[in-house]
Amino acid sequence: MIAFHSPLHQRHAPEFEFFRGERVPCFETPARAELVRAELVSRGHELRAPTHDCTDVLRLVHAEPYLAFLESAWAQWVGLDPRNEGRQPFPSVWPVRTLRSDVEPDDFVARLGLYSMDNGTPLAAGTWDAAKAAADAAASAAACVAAGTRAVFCATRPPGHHAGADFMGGYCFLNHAAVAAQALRISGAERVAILDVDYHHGNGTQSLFYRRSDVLFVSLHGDPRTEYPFYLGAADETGEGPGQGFNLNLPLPAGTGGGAWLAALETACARVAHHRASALIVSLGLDTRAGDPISKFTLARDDFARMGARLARLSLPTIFVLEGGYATADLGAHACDVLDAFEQG
Ligand code: Q9C
Ligand code: ZN
Repeated sequence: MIAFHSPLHQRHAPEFEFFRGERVPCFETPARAELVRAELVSRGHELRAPTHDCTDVLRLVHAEPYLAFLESAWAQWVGLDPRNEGRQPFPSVWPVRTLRSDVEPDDFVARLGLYSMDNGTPLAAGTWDAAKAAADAAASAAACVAAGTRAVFCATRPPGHHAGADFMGGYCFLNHAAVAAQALRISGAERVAILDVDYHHGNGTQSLFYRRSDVLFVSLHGDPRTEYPFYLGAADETGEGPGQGFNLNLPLPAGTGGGAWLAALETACARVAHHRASALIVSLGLDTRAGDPISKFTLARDDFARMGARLARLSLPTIFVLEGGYATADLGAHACDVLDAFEQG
């Protein structure tokens, strides 16, 4: 399979995040994409640098003030104090209900809060470069599929599915799956489906397409009553206005194993098939594996090949986009198991 990858991902390398009240090393590391890249090469997949600039599509997915903030955020941070080069900024105040979110404050950390959903998404010097390269990969994958390629993988990071029109969150900055979907629509696909199999609900992707019937969003994820992102992902979120009926959430309890997960995948695939899309985007989170350090499903190694084989039976041109997955040593194997089973299916 063609896999888009850029070494620019390495420029996004924050050191720590907050976890259970402590500062801990980041779970979302450059090693993740490097190990996936190595496994792709060893299994004979074809690595390609991104071929397309996503800028025009990006403007349709994200709000202009957010893009302007994100692109210059590190320079703004270091501009406050040169010693900030060695410090990570974190938001500390958010415009929740009753507070105003229509004015950009002059204070940098307040602006960071305005454009963040959590304090778990650390910025680094090269965050923009890495996220932009991943979005370029998504646009490149869409061009490939529009030109007739059966399937493409975006071996990119940081992930994207928690990022919304004007906010970052959950280690995500730009929504690459949404960029791929929007790029496919522009290149003539009338209907597109996004299937999100990451452990965490793809709140950003859902919100971007919630009022649209052209892009179906279907997600399998840990029940948000107990799992991140907590405030979106329930089964009663079915779309709004023209998008009514084009959003399907299948929340599953923490502890769910391969059998129940694959049964839910069946329901998800039936909905995708019913959409009669001309292409599928899979938000391929691999944090559903037993032993993932921040997730609570218990899929086994073999379940990833089963997933790939089931997705192949949809018989759709498919773009796989890497999302989460933090059992880093096995990440390449899991990704390639899905892709290899898909290609054999
Ligand atoms: N720092 C993805 O899998 N909470 N994002 C982690 C607290 C956020 C995961 C623990 C998890 C986000 C793309
Ligand atoms: Zn996840």
